[in-house]
Amino acid sequence: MVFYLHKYYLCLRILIFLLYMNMKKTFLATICFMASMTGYAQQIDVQPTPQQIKATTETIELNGNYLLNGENEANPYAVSGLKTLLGGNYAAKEGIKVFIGERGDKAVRKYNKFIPKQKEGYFLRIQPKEIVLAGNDEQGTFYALQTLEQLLKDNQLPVADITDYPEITFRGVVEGFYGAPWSHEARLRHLKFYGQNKMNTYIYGPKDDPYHSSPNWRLPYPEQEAKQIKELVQIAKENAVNFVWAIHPGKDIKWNQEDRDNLLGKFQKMYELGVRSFAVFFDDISGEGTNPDRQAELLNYIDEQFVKVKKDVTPLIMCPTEYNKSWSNVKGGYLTTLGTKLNPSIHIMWTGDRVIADMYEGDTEKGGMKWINNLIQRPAYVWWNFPVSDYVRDHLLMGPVYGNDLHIANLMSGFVTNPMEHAESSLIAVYGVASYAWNPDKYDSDKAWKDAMKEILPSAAKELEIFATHNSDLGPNGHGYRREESVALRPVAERFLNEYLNKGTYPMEDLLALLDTFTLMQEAADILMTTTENPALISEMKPWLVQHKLMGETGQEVFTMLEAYNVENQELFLRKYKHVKALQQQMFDIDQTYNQNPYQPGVKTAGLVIKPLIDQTFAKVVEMYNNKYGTALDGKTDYIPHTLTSDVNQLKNLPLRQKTNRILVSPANEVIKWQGKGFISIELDKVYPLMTIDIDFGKPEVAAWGTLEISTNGQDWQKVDFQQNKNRIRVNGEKTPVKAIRFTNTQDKEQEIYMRNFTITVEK
Ligand code: LOG
Repeated sequence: MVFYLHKYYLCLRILIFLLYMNMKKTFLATICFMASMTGYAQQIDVQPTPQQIKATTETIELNGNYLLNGENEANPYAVSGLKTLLGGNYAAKEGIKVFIGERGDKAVRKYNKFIPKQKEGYFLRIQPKEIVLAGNDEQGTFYALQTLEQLLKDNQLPVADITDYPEITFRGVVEGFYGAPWSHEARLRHLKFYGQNKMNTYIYGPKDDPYHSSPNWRLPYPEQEAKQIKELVQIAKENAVNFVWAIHPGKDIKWNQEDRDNLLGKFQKMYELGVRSFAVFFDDISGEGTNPDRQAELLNYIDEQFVKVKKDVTPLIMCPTEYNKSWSNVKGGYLTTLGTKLNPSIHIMWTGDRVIADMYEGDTEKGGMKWINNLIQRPAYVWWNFPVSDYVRDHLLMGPVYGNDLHIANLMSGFVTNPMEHAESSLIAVYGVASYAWNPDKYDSDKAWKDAMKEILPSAAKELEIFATHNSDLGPNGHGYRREESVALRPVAERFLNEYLNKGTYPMEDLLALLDTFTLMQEAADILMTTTENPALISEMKPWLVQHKLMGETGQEVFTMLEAYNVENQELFLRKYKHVKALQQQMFDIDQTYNQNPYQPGVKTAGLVIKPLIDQTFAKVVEMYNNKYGTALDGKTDYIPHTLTSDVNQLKNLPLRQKTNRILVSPANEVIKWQGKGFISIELDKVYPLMTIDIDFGKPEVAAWGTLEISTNGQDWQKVDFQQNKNRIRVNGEKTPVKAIRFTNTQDKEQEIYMRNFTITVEK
């Protein structure tokens, strides 16, 4: 009888829940309806937002008959794009007159005064009897066409005058991450996308292309790759994108004539493939290659012997070794040397105050754009390290683009985003950056984010948004860069947890809102997994979708446990408990099976708000149950009980990971500056028999400056001798009891190392 009563009670609650959802829906529907009423007159929705729109509510309908003027003089790619867009007959005397061309061309001469003087600017006029696409230059005409294309819906165009130009000169993408370089198809897709979104720059510089970096930067590309680059250059051109080819020679460059010739020889080869824009990257190197005088000499040499000689090559771009403020030693004079010595036409890239950072105005004393511009004596060319995920490879970064100051366009010469190795998923951020860099004053982060998803996956944009909402933070990482996540849910989750953890009670309304979220997560993942619209996107997201679905399900089950507990339905509680355990095991398996790269293997989702909420709620309800019924159910979820401490800045925030009986320091990509006497120490949660310690600092003869020690209590240390084979160190622990392991630079001199591997294997 009691059981039935409880069942009845649950049904009642579900009924309330459904009613509540319905109420919410009606309420939302009313709001949406009102919003659409006010939005109706505002038909013009162009991304990036144009500088000036004068529009009426009138529209014109295309009838397939046009009289085209200017096609012989105008940007040929714009002309052919226009013809494809409009279709129909172009010599119809009775048709709509279409004028296309650049400032000074006969066809658009009478509109000269309307054409903005800014580079890449354009004037677009749509009238019942005439359409004008007038660029300030060829690039501008192409952009007029992009705007026209966005405005054309159901064969209708709004009557309008649009005057438009970009705020930032160079806008685009630097394929500059570690990890698998993009495929040829992905690059083709990207170049087209840049053109549509008015980005003019693609810098080719994937760290793991051996012909971009060491060892093969001196060698020409093999035939197949060369052919593909040639095609990329051509497609870039058709989409008004500058293809910039970057070289990364600093790891082993010799400062002699032979390597100068090698470098120019390689550039010449690339020139023959059609490349007309070049960059030289000196990031993430150590040793001889970092010398600023030599770097400046080389760049000036290329500038004078190659760029200026060729005439059709655009100004050089260089990425310095000290490419962010936290790694800059101003007194050492590196940046000042570049600033004074590099020819003024050469652009200098900059990632901000840190490797991963957002840009702000700042001042010459403390940091920001003004600080760096003052040192390098020119506006920096911003290399924005978002959404790059090569240091948090178990995460997908699908959140909105925000954080960069909206009023600093005049302080930079360019703004390029470094994306993820997941090319298609990166388009959300690319879209946001395109929008930001064109017209930062009018940039609307949330709108650009949502529009991007409509663009990339129209048939399931809503579901993609749900997924992206919970896949945007990076989790703890060595660079300390974080993003907001699950924004709308956060206050509810916090309120709920606060009450539940302290008092064991909660408002029904919050519980229902959370349950709704978990259901949506599961639904969205299901729908996305079976969407056929953008297979490249779905396949990149797949492991995260599976994980996301499991997380949503877990949330639903955990929160059902709370209700079962409340109504004292033990049977239901235990059933759900068992299921939650199974779901947790499945999530663990996914994490250990997919995306097994050697850096940050695994698949993490919804880590900022939702996972902690579910984990803590689960632990609490299990604890309450145990107390009430005298059981010993396990409410623990995965977490790392070990700790890393270090006084080396670049090491102290590196996360620890655990894989069965191995505890490892998450590797880093960049050069680590390890000051004299600096240490790194890993303390385990208890004493274990030590099997092995494996270390790879990317350098030979580490014993000359470093000492390895172990401890059974974290206080008394004992030195461990080790042998080194090339860069690899392996210590056999012979099951010695160990609680902590420490590595110290015992000398006074700073060492430059790579954190490639630091793994402790214990017996469990
Ligand atoms: C590299 C870059 C990498 C990024 C994020 C620059 C200039 N260089 O720490 O290749 O993708 O950070 O890990 C970098 O940012 N080094």
